[in-house]
Amino acid sequence: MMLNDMDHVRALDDAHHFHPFTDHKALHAGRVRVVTRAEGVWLWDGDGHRILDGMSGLWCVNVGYSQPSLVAAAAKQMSLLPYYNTFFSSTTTPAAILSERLASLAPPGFSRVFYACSGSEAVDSALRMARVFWQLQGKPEKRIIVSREYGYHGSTMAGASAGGMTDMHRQGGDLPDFRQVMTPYIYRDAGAMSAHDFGLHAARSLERLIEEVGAEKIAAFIGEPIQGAGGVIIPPDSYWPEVQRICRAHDILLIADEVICGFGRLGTMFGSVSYGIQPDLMTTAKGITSGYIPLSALFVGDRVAETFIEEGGEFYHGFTYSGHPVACAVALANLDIIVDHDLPEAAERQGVKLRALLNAALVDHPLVGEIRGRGLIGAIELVEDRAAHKPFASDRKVGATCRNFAMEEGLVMRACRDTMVFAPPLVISDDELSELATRAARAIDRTWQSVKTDH
Ligand code: PXG
Repeated sequence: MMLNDMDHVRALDDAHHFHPFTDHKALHAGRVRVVTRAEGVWLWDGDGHRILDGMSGLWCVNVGYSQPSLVAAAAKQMSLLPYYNTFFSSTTTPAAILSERLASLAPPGFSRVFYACSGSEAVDSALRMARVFWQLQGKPEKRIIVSREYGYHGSTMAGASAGGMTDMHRQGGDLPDFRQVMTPYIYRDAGAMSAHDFGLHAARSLERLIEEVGAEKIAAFIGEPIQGAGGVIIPPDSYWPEVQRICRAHDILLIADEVICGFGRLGTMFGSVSYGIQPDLMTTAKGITSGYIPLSALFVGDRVAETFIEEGGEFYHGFTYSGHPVACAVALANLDIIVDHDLPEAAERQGVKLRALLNAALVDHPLVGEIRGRGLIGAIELVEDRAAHKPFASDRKVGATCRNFAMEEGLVMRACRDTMVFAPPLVISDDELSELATRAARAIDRTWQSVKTDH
């Protein structure tokens, strides 16, 4: 059997690979796509199709595929020291240098980072750290973690419990001491309220919860500056400062989950900078290595870090691969590209162009309720009734239909319910932006044709 025989690869996969986030019955009835190589913003599959990756993999390949300096950094570190751990008073040179680099890129007040391998582990670490912080302060009853509807914080037990995905809660992600409040989903929920007022109203849902359960029971509030997997929900500017005000007034730690927003996507290095907040903890992953190798970093605010240092006592937490030297070396090469090419600025500039192209192609389209975005993250709402902002019944699967048409047009877009989302690599060129918009518009047109005949 030849290695490049795609049917052979598919047969092996079908027999032995248990996929993540998958309807296994549907997967086995269908045909899996084998992605074989990538360059810049483009993917190739084993059937020879060239596909524009409008999702940067899973929101992570910020510098684009095929950057040779990341490959060279990995090879060099692998031959020098492929692994050593950071437990038991050890460190490695890449881990130490990366820590300083990250602290220098972070907003003021973050001098230290803790490493893990995934966003889920960074979130899990943040939540444990928050609870232990309060134990060290003599307030062990501060345990509840508050998050938001539509939030996504990973797939561990804690991440799923913190997330706002009810399907994940039903499947075992339902630990005690997690509570959810509303999110500022303007398009869906603001009604007659101004965006500004709606932002304050949504933030104050935290205050309403505090009245119900008591601030003395709440450890932390966690939220993504812009919600990604929940459908690119972009808060009004009034929202985050009000959340921060409430957290400070009630002595609740604020955790910004920057796993998608971090490292340039919103037009700034971190989403917290875009919204003018100073969280106590920041979780990052994905863009830290542009997905070339698994790594995540939990930025530990000085108040939290200094409490651990002053109080002492072991924090029983860490991973075999915390601060993995190869991953840290790749992160350093990746950050060089992000900084040297000012990719946050590129995200801002190209994002403006992309929204102009999408608006020109789609603003009056009968299926399109809203086009929104910030930097190079965005969404197109597909709705049944534009005037009423009314979604389709979920069993019509309009978003999934559109996603499948997009793939036929050679574009990866993701469907969150019927919200089409995109987050292309930050190195996307003008021509590639035009391709993205043209292909997205064609997919939406084809979806409209099928929706009309499907009644
Ligand atoms: N927090 C946020 C904000 C995320 O977006 C995680 C935590 C968890 O990261 P890991 O590395 O454990 O996956 C994420 C991940 C999607 C999709 O289809 C989104 C994510 C992961 C996989 C798929 O939107 N986000």
